[in-house]
Amino acid sequence: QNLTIIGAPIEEGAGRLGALMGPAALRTAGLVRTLEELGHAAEDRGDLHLPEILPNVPPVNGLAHHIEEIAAWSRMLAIETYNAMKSGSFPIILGGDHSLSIGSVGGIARYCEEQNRELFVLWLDAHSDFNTPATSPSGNMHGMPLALLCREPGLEGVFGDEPHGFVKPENLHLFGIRSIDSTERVLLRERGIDVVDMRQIDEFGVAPLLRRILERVQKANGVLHVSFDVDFIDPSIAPGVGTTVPGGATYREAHLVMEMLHDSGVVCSLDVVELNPFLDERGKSALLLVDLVASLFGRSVFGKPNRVDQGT
Ligand code: DIR
Ligand code: MN
Ligand code: MN
Ligand code: MN
Repeated sequence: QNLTIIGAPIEEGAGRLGALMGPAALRTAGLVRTLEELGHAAEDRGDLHLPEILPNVPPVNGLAHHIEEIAAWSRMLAIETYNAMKSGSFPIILGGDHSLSIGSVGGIARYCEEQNRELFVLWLDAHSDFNTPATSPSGNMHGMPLALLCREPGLEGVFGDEPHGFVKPENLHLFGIRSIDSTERVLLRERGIDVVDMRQIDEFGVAPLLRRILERVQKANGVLHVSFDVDFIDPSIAPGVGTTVPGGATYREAHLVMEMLHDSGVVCSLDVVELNPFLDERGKSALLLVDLVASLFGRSVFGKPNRVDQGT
């Protein structure tokens, strides 16, 4: 498979500094080499940089810190992911905080709309990232990408005239969630968003919950964008993130998700976001992320069992 790797060293959307070092740490941890060893043609486009002149964005109703910077990133990234998809390549966006998904998904959604392909989004995260400037308690835009992508009001100026698509709220699947703001929860309920929280994962396990989502995508002959926030994983094994929440996915749960995503054959694009190397412990989160991405791109222990009773 042809892969296009795009670094997006963006930290203005997060509440603390350091996520801009994420792409560098993922490269140091061997991301590109690992993908090549798995037999993929990985083209590393390097990091994007903010332009000297930021776009003007009309004032918003509420708080949206650094919206001009996020707008500039969104417009650049929408072009990059659109072009990668158009050339038949699989875009991998290295973050950078989660506000980058406004642009990455915006470009992918544009491509899917043009091609008449149904786009689904799997959001692996401790948080639901569905705040608007009016509901956000922090004003940090890494908590807002999904509201914008699902056409919630308040952030219309971000893309300006840049072409981009949207996500259908019914095609959005949040997974691993364990921190939702109270007004954000009201909005998620009103919109009927599918939220698989940690309680459900504890009770049923990741496999049946994820299989239901993947079968939905397959039946619709759709494609799936995966947005992977480091805080989806438990902070005991992935401490390198600014907004840790206890009770996250275990090492094996996270790998099983990636292995099932690989086997499904429907994943078209990936964001790896919120890695903050400044908070990491000797690169352990970056190394874990590289291993997880490897599972998504075909690394397996001994292949896939066809049926449980044929496991040996
Ligand atoms: C919180 C934290 N819901 C906010 N959000 C995120 O500020 O909107 N932390 N995404 O990673
Ligand atoms: Mn600013
Ligand atoms: Mn997030
Ligand atoms: Mn998060």
